[in-house]
Amino acid sequence: MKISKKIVIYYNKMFKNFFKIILNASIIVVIIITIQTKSENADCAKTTKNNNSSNRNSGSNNTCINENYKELMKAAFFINTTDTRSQHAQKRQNESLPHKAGLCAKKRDYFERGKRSVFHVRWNPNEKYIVESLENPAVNSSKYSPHPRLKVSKTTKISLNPKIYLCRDKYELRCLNKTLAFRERIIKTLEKAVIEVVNETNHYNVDFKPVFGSSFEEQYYPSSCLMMEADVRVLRRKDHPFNKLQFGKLFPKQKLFRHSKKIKACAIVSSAGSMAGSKLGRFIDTHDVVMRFNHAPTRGYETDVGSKTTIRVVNSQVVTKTEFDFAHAPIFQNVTIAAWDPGKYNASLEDWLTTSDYDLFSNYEIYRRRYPKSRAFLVNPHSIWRLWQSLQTFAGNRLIRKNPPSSGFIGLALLLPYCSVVHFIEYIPSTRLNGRCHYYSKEINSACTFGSWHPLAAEKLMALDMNIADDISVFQYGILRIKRPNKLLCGFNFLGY
Ligand code: NCC
Repeated sequence: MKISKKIVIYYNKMFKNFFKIILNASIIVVIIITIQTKSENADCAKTTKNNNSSNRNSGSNNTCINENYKELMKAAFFINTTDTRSQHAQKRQNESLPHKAGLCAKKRDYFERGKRSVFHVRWNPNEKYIVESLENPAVNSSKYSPHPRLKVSKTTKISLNPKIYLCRDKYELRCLNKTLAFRERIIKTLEKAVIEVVNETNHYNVDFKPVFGSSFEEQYYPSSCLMMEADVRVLRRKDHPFNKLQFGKLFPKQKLFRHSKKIKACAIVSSAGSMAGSKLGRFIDTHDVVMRFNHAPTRGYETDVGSKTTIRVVNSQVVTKTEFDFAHAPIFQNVTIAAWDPGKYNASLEDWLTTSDYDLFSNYEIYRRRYPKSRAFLVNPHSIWRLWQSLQTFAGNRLIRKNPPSSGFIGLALLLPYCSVVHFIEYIPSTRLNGRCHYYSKEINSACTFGSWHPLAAEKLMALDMNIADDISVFQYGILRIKRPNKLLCGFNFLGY
């Protein structure tokens, strides 16, 4: 009896202690949570205060944000909504919203879903794939000289003075209005350039007849899905007919990118003249992959275009013409190369080897034999024309030029499947628009920006349709933000067909 009584007392004590421990633990947890929440709120409030004061500063001097990269980063975590942007700007000036990175941004994101500034991308100094180019610029003309008024294309009559739309402070109503006005001008100009295409030659024998769908699914099918459907890719050894040809053995065994699963954010740097003066170099270099085009240099232009190059998309002129010295020039070494030539629209891959626009194959062979470990690929020409079809489908009943897309658009389609987000820099003209063709040359030619041979204007409208960044990011900073679409999103829409 005594023993059983003792056992009961012992278990009673144990039970009481157990409850005490549980009670204490939960009190401690509650205290920790309360302290954390308070410190987060304090951080948020602090950041808001800082941001508010930085806004006031930038209000007095609109160009100062662009002067300093740190100032650019201050613009981080600001989220804009699409339609009622000016109302939101006013509202935000009255409210003190938390602007802190991470948690605060997430909180705001939850309440205000919509287009946002691209500068929420984290600074990531632990780059793993940095491959720096060692090239020299063709012409050292880093001084950026905006043209007050410029004709936008050979035939388009509109002339535009981008300077009057320049501003940086997204909290200033005037700035938002200027940006919206500039956006309207650019879109109108691009649209005008798209319909300028009449009675042009059909050099590539394009015979695609787009079907204009009227169903909801067809009308609202996401343009990013259209781009993914084109399945732009490089040729591999196993691809027919190269699996049977000696030439196919030249193709690298490796995949296009090393550690492709680790790639998150990618940057595509257009060669546009308005890259000059952008001061986006450091922002560009934070990306996991940086794509450039043809012989566009970085050395001497690092402040504006960055110094990191992962991949170069080069057209067949650049591979072939002696002036570019593709097989030997340092600019084409230690980077992944994706060389392209469209061939004829319906040509087989065998035919392409003999009927390409330029004989890129000879120099490609020299290059590959010289650098057998290089990652130099040829883009599948069929996939380039599939991309053209996607573009025509996007353009609907406006017939686009029957010429291949530009390297920029091919590059975007090639990269998008690998990156959860792509920042395309200065593809859509920003208020830095200066009429110059390239940032590395002095040539004045607005046709480089609005197109005279490639279906460039249609490309840009499609890219703008894919953009998820706010207007200030696109039209003031010159940065498009394009998200890789969810397979499910694209797949669901297939059901509508
Ligand atoms: O000029 P380019 O293009 O090398 O530019 C690369 C990509 O940047 C975007 N771009 C460029 C200039 C500009 N003002 N706005 C822009 O948006 C475009 O997306 C462009 O694709 C090419 O696409 O390969 C192209 O190449 C040049 C030229 O062959 C190379 O630069 C080598 O000299 C073509 N120019 C000529 O043939 C005269 C150009 O049409 C297309």
